[in-house]
Amino acid sequence: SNEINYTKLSKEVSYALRHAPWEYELELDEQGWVEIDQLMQTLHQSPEWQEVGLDDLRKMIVKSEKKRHEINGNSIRALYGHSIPMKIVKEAAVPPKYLYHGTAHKFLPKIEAMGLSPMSRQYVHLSEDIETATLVGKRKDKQPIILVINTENARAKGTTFYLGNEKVWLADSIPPEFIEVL
Ligand code: HQG
Repeated sequence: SNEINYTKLSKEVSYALRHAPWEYELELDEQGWVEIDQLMQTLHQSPEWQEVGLDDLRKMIVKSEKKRHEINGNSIRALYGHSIPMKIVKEAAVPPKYLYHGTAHKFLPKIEAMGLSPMSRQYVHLSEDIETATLVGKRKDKQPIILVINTENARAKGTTFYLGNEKVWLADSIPPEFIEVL
């Protein structure tokens, strides 16, 4: 299975696990897990993915520059990014004192007025470091702005943070008082 395009496979798996599990006859549990066998069955229906095996899913995860998916036993899940109606339950945790969010200049007035909201996803996505936030922001703006979130103050006023992966943190929303432009 050397000809497998792991980037393309990862995009399809992300689409299935984050956005459209019903198109793949998948049902996510409350933490977003699905049976690998079920995912595999649907993938195998597409000519492109007929050769995909468990080792390829593992390889897809290892080869990726971001840790988007996780395998545990017979199950696989997306670690963040979901947009499905059923809100995935994430594990609350204490983040570093500052987290970062890279975004487009044009969003700044709204964000300064209303804070960060999840928009089309279930959670606001925050980065552990400025470098990661810059890459996230570059998807929206050639010269993104970097917002700094004071998580200590936000937590003290009731904002909960959740684990995404080692670089991505999640929150339900971030009020403007805890956001500063870097
Ligand atoms: C903005 C990728 C107006 C927000 C990335 C962002 C990430 C507001 C956009 C992950 C707003 C939503 C998620 C408000 C927030 N008014 N705009 N009140 N609040 N926004 O793509 O964080 O490669 O849904 O600043 O690396 O950019 O897919 O979120 O620009 O980790 O694995 O609304 O997706 O990961 O955009 O990216 P997105 P995001 P993957």
